[in-house]
Amino acid sequence: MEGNKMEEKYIPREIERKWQKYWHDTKSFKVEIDENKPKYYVLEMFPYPSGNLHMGHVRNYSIGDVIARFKKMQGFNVLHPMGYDAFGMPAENAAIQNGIAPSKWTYSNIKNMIRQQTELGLSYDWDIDVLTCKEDYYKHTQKLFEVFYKRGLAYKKEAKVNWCNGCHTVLANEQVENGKCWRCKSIVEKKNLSQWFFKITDYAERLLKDLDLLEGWPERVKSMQRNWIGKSEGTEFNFNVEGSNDSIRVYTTRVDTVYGVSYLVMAPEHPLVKKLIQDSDNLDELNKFIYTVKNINDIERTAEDAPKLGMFTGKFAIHPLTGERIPIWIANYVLFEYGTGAVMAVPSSDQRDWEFAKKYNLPFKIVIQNDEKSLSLENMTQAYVDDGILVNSEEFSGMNSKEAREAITNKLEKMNIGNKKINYRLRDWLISRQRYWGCPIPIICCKDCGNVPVPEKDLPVKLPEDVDFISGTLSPLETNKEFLNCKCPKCGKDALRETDTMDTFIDSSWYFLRYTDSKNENIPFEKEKSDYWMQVDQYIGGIEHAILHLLYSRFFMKVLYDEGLVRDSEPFKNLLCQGMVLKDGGKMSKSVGNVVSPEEIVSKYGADTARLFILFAAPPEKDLEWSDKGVEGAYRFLKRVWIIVDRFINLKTESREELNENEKALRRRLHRSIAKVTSDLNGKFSFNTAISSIMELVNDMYHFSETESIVSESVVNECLRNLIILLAPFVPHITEELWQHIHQNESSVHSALWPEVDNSALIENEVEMPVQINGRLRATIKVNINDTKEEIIKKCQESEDVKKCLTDKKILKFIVVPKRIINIVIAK
Ligand code: ANZ
Ligand code: ZN
Repeated sequence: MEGNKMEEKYIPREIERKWQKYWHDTKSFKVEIDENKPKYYVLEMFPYPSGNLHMGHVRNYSIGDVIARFKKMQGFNVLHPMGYDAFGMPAENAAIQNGIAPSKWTYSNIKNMIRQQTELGLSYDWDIDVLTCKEDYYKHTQKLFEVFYKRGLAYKKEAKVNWCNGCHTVLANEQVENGKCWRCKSIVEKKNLSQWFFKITDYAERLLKDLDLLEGWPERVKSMQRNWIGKSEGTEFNFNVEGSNDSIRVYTTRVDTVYGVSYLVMAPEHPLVKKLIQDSDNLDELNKFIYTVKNINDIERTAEDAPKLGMFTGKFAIHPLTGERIPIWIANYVLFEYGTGAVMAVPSSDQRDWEFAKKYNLPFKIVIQNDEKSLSLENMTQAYVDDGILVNSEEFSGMNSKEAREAITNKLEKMNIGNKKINYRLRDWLISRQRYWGCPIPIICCKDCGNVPVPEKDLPVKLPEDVDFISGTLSPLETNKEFLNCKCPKCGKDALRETDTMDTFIDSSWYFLRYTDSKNENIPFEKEKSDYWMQVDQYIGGIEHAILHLLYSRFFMKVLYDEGLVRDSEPFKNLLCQGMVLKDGGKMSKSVGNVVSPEEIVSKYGADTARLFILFAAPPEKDLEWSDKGVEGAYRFLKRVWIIVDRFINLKTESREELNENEKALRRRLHRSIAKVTSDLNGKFSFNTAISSIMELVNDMYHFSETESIVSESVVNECLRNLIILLAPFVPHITEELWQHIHQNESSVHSALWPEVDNSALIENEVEMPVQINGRLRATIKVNINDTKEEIIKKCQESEDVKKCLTDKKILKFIVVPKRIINIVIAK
């Protein structure tokens, strides 16, 4: 081969800049709809523009980039976009602290992140730009809000909501983690406020059921969503309050335990409580108790180890099946917002009730027997919570729990006081935020007409960019007269704009659709375009979004599906949740001070090394331990690749048909690597084993270059070409450079076609077989893989090593296990 003179040394900085500029100038990764090609949509979760990439981003994007480049080389039309989740609190906090306008802060951060992403050599189509804070995006977010509104899925109501004092705004339930704000970790308080909600509960069943369709999602994520939705099947029925017309409706999943009810418990917020206690002697104390409990958040109230607190109301209910008098209590462990806000308590079958009843000396009665080990109040140390056989339960005694639940529910139904009931733990999504830097909710509040959506022709409701942050607590929208004052679209009278903005999780619930048609000025996206590109074939992101973003996006997609705007009802076909990047066993974080900055690594070793290390160090779903040694190793490997390509170019070659054994062996190694890398990248993304296999190939190429003097030109070319192609998705710059050396006029390696495995090259003709004589290893012989038993025996007898051992011996038997071993039995 005519070798193009290569630089002797691998200098990443020079070649990386050069190729980044080339890809940028030639728009190498621009895509358009092409009906003649199969499409592939690969997407990494878009970042919040904090200003700098961290290693988690680098990992996320490197994974996506390998997939995108690989799929492109396989002939797919690949959509691989990047955007910015650009509304949100940090911009506003920066504005309050440093007096920089949130938009300015945000755009300059985005600019820096685009530079960093470019320096990683990521293959995005940069013509697609989606910044959620730009008017050309948020005007469509507002349109979609109105779609929800018209479908009755957006409503405003007074509710007890999660209030974060740190962020000075409300939070959705999904954004409260262990009683703390997901963002700033302040303790979340409960406040009564009038807020906007999206009715995600209408979709609870579909969100649950369709999880079964998501075969390409990690089981872990699906089970987190299942638990969050929390479907529960049970029975609802009434207890009448003694001496009044009121009744208390309870929800239970264990109606089979109904004969064991020892007391009723109501949430302190239950509307009937006030009436029940109004003439109590103990009113002050009861009110004080109610006040205290209301101010504890739900998580603490229901925590398993939280002390059970309660008070007797002084009133009794009548058991609908036995007529017994049942005391009515209020307690912290019953939530108002779940079920009916009232519970029938069965201390022998429910642990919370057990603890409560022990504490307040309430009666116990066993109604469910364990058929393996007979239970009695004397031998029980805790509630028996499993199903069993009913006892002490009138005509239902002797039934098993399951049958009894059916039968008792039927009876309550016949008595007209109860029915089957399904409950979900999922609550509606609280979407309004009392913050400035977000998408304005397009609603006008009129004294006479109430909440009126802004007519479509008047959209967008522009977010004023020139605002004052005075107090740091009030949203500047609340003090901005120009924004605030408007006319009611219905009656024309003076009205006020809604000053709440939307949760930024709304912005990110549809951005993947916008990528399919990002320049559309009139509508969020054209259906034809989203139909071509959707679903996202491979989505990649962190596990921290297992519920939040991934549940919200699924909900959005279903609503848009019902509206006829999209063809699919699930957005993400396959999901890969990457592991964390650790340093010294802990998560890399500023507060710990163990952060390795991507920019530093890239400037020292180059982007290819950074990518290779990250992809090689661990399988993508596993946590990855940062290692300086590992980075060095990746760098050394790339230098070896550089050198071996140079050596191969300079090998003395001749053109001939017949290959010798060494050449055949090298081809075998090459095609094994092609097969391995291809299967490792197809669907399972086992990057580390794919890279290992390429490393073996490089080793064999070194060996080969040292042993042979004049070699087959075709083998050399084939190895060079395919080594570079196999490496291209992982390390795009060095491979592009090397490609130019071996193919001076051929276009980018990233548009080359992925190689096919030559199965005939894989066939190994010669195998070594150990020879045992009377059970002891005496020799190994080379045989041809297609040799018959007779031929193998013949070769065995001809082997000098074997001959030595057989002189003067009587051979009794040859046992040949093809490809494995030869046993010779001789007379002693
Ligand atoms: C009687 C009973 C007996 C119960 C028994 C359980 C075991 P899931 O599966 O989560 O839906 N419960 C109902 N509403 C409640 C509320 N608002 N706050 C706290 N607890 C509530 O759980 C349903 C069970 O949780 C219900 O079944 C009820 O207790 C309780 F051996 O009723 B059970
Ligand atoms: Zn009006």
